[in-house]
Amino acid sequence: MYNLSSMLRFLTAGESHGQALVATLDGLPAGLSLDLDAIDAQLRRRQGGYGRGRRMEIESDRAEILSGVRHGVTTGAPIALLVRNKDWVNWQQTMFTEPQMPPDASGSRKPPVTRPRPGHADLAGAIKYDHDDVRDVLERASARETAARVAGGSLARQLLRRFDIRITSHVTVVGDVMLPSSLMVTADQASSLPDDAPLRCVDAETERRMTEAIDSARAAGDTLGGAFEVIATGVPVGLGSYVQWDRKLDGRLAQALMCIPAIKAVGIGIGPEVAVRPGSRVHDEILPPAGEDAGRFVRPTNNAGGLEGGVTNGEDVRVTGFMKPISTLMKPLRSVDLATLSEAPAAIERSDVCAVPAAAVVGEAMVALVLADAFLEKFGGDSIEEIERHYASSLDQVHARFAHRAITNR
Ligand code: EPS
Repeated sequence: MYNLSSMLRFLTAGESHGQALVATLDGLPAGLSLDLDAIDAQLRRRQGGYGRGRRMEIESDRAEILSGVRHGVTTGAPIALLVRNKDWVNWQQTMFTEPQMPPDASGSRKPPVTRPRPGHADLAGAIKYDHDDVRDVLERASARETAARVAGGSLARQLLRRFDIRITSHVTVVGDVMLPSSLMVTADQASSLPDDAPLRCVDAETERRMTEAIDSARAAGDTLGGAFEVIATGVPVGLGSYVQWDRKLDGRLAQALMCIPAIKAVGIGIGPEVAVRPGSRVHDEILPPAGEDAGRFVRPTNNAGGLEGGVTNGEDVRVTGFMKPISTLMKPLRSVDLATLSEAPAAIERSDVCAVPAAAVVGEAMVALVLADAFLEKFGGDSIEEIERHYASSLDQVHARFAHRAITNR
């Protein structure tokens, strides 16, 4: 079971061409007013980006809330969300759940898929679950499932927003085209990117070269990966803990990004750069508080990406996900037909050439779920009002502690 520690529990179900995707989120407090349109806005963002396939022209994802909410306000009960697959009408004969298909089932019955795609879950999944038709694997392994994550993550981000924690993202790499220095990009720059920007890259010239790289890959029957950075602002000091391995928030964020399909590496702050720089150019110096808030120390740099010792330090949380190229190639790699064991080109399923901007939106959702979980761990309560009291008194305590010293130092 995928538990986000102990406060929030999140699960999804559904196949790419089944009736619908489902998500349940258990553990949100009572009394949170939800903006239901905001869930659909996030789903729309996930569908966008230059390089997506034809499926995104069919779908216009919308979330229906089935439980846990009354008149737009959470009750504290588990929330169930449904995202219907419009494409279902074309797949009923292939994907029907009951043994007897109704005579009016639509779509055609597709032949079994027997030539696994290198890089996809196809081969390992078919062996593990003893399936002859690889469709039984690929339907669930498809990145379509991430629509359910974005719907659930949208609820988590609405909780965080109530406490002025905001999450955004931008694309830093597509193929071999990369933004020179992603850490120079501010959260404001990233969040002011229009949702319909082709690749949601902050530099127009880099973005243009990225779209060209996608065009070349498409023309060659190939695919491209890349990287995106998620930035969370307004995160208080003290989420996560260094005292136990499974409470370290950097580890929890890494898992949350790594479990997005095709993500092969995760970086926090400057990420893999830490291995090659000396300590003097990695660690962020600590300077005395400068403004009104006596508990807010000045950090001239944020190479650590807002996390030291697995604990948030009050700076922006910055996490990068590195994505491999999509594994369906229109010019397929060599594979084996599992029915005959003879060499054969891998199967071709409708797919995307590049889905890095979509993965960035999924990354935001996963980061929102982890941060909301860690936030509830520290400040949690059964209702929003109770959490607000806990949060305010914790901030007061930190302020009072340092305000006292600031006065005695003068
Ligand atoms: C996706 C839906 C899928 C793919 C893509 C992501 O739809 P279909 O298979 O009907 O084209 O477009 O999934 C993959 C590339 C993959 O390898 O799983 C979506 O909703 O994001």
